[in-house]
Amino acid sequence: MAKRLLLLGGGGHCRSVADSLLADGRYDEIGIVDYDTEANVADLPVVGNDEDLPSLFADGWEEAFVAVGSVGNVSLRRKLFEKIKAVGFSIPHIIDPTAAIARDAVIGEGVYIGKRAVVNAKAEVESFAIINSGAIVEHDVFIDAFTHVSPGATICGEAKIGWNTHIGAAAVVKQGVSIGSNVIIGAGSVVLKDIPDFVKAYGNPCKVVESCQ
Ligand code: JB2
Repeated sequence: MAKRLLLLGGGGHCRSVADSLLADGRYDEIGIVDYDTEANVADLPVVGNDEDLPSLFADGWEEAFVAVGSVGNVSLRRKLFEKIKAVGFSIPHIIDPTAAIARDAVIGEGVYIGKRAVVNAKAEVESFAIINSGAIVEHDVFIDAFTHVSPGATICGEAKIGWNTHIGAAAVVKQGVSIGSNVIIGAGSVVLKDIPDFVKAYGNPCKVVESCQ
């Protein structure tokens, strides 16, 4: 039977996800679900919008994946993942074939791992997280659900990152540091000490600049 996957949200992040899938070739058919019927993702067809999800499932599209990204606000990603779960779709994780994933790393459902990203030994990446292009998640790191590690960020060994946190591009998180949930770490920051929940922090050394509760 043909393997078919729906990608929800046909924008910039989806173009990266689709390229990883097309390079990997494991699906026979990929359809975009978007309200914008002109969404342009690698010439893949827009097969409907969110209202059509139950009928698409009934027509044999068994797997679906949320391909909208997040920069600090995951409410749309959460809403869409809840929708596809409620309809009954299977939710894969998608790993670009150029990523290097350790044999004993644990990768949850709905996770996207981009080009040349590294997830090293015994690291755990929880459901619906994004490990973007060239990010490094070192050994024994824990990344909680819905967190986005942006391109080129480095999370050193044994660090812990909470739920729904955004690590900006090219940020560095020192070995063993804990970052809370609902945090935004600015691009290029160097995080040397623990960061609490619900804050924005940036700089080198990274400092809390604002509460965002
Ligand atoms: O409720 C929705 C919905 N709302 C917006 N349901 C569905 N199925 N699709 C929805 N969309 C669609 O998501 C929009 O019509 C649009 O096609 C797409 C969002 O595209 P955009 O390029 O604006 O954002 P993105 O999330 O793909 O990418 C952002 O996040 C990435 C992590 C950008 O900031 C990227 O630059 C960034 N790398």
